Parts: sequence; C-alpha cells; structure tokens
Amino acid sequence: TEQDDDGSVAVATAKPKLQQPPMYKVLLLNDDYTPMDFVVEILEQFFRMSRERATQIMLTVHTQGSAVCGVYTRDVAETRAEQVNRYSREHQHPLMCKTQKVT
Ligand code: TYC
Repeated sequence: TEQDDDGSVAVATAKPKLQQPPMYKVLLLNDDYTPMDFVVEILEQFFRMSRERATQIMLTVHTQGSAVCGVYTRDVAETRAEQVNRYSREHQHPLMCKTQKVT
C-alpha cells in the first residue's frame, strides 16, 4: 500500500499477466460422397463465410484433403465441429470436421 500524489491510498497491483488461452483449428476433411453444394452451405451457415470464400475452402478440401475453417478457443472449436458433424449425419452425409490444437 502506497500514498499517491494527492494523498489517497492505493493498493499496489503487481499481478502477473495471464497467459493467452490455447487456440484450436477446426479442420474440414474431404470424402468422396458429400455433395459440393452441401459443403458450401455448411461453411456459410456454421462459419459465416461468403459464398465465394466457402466455395474456395470447399475446393481446397476437395483437392488437398483438408482445410482450416477457423481458429477458436477449445470450447468454441469443439462445439462448432460437433455441430457440423451432427448436422451432416442428420442429412446422411459423411462430412467430418475435427479440431487440432495450434502449436
Ligand atoms: N469430394 C466431394 C465430392 O467430390 C466434395 C467434398 C468437398 C466433400 C469438401 C467433403 O469437406 C468436403 N463430392
């Protein structure tokens, strides 16, 4: 506790900085059966992408095998991936998202 210039009392706040939370990528995986239109709709609805960006990411997954849809804290990433996987299953498509810790 110290005296300030104006005579008021202040408690010294020597608080160590908190670490940034670890971040997780949501990856979209390719498969041979999910229609391209459905993948684009998923990216628009669940990741709030424009039609143009969604199409670009979908084609990257189609040709490269996977692509990053977004990077979030662990809870958000896992929830987003589960939502996509549940929605795809409900529509009888094998589309899969997974999460991966950013190193
Ligand atoms: N490979 C699929 C097809 O040819 C399209 C596709 C793209 C599927 C991206 C999944 O994450 C995916 N219909």
